[in-house]
Amino acid sequence: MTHFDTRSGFISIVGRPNVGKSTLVNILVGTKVAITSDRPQTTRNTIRGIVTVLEKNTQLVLIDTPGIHKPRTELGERLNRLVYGSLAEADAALFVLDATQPIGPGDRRIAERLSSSGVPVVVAVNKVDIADKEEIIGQLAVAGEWNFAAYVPISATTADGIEPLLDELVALCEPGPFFFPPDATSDQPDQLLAGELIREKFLARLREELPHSLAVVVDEMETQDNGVVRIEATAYVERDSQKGMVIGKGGRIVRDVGTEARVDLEKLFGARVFLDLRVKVEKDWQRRSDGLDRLGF
Ligand SMILES: Nc1nc2c(ncn2[C@@H]2O[C@H](COP(=O)(O)OP(=O)(O)OP(=O)(O)O)[C@@H](O)[C@H]2O)c(=O)[nH]1
Ligand SMILES: [Mg+2]
Repeated sequence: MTHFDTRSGFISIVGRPNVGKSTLVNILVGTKVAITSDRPQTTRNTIRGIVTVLEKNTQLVLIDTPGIHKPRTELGERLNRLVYGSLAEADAALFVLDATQPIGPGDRRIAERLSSSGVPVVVAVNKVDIADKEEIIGQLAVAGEWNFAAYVPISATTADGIEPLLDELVALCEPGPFFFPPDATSDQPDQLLAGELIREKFLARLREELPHSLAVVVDEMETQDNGVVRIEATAYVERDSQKGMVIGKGGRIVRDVGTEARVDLEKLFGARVFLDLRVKVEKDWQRRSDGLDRLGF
């Protein structure tokens, strides 16, 4: 048998849309590896955020996942499958609840799935910074009936409770190797993260069904001889009528999104960035297998 001085664990982060899973991953990792927004179903793939706690010789691999919801499209079905699939590679699960939302049937269904998955589960009751004391206590009381390994009230925005939560997660790790270099923060290729950062800037500006209909693909990325990183990206929408809304009056939205994304991208790459962003229609891609395949889902 191999003997390890180090400990490690894959921890799948699950919960309903918009409860703060990605915000939590970012604060645990200490840098932005996953985009966040106040629109449900922001996350569309499983992103691994890496936390190495050197003084405890432990490496956590946090798997951020899409919010579990009632699927209405082929995309929705694929996303839910992705989440439950992530449990197969996980040593533990972190179940995130929103303290300001009563526990509903959606949460109960997730709790059942987690119970039957057999992995140890830690529950984080998030957003305590904007919840009443009664709400928090009520949630802990209801969720407490599930008998999971630990319950920690937290705020992923103020970092309240993050240390105790990290301690609980570290405690679940078993002897094992570090799967990533200690200074790694994510397994996500730069090209994917770049596309996500661009999509995030759109999400903050789009209303109604548009956030769901939007996908961003980085077609090309190269560092030029002058050191500038040149990025060609396409934002896809589902219908002709959506194209104008995403472009904005006189091109205003794409322009603002491009400007804002460039700031993040330049920070990410530590270099000047030239961003060429276009908008195209990929008819009903959310509902079509070929569209989903083409856009990389
Ligand atoms: N006040 C407050 N807001 C929070 C907290 N955590 C997350 N949020 C906000 O909640 C919204 C959703 O956060 P996300 O991290 O994108 O949520 P998610 O669970 O990853 O959502 P999906 O990817 O759609 O499943 C964002 O507007 C966050 O800023 C928190 O602790 N306190
Ligand atoms: Mg998310």
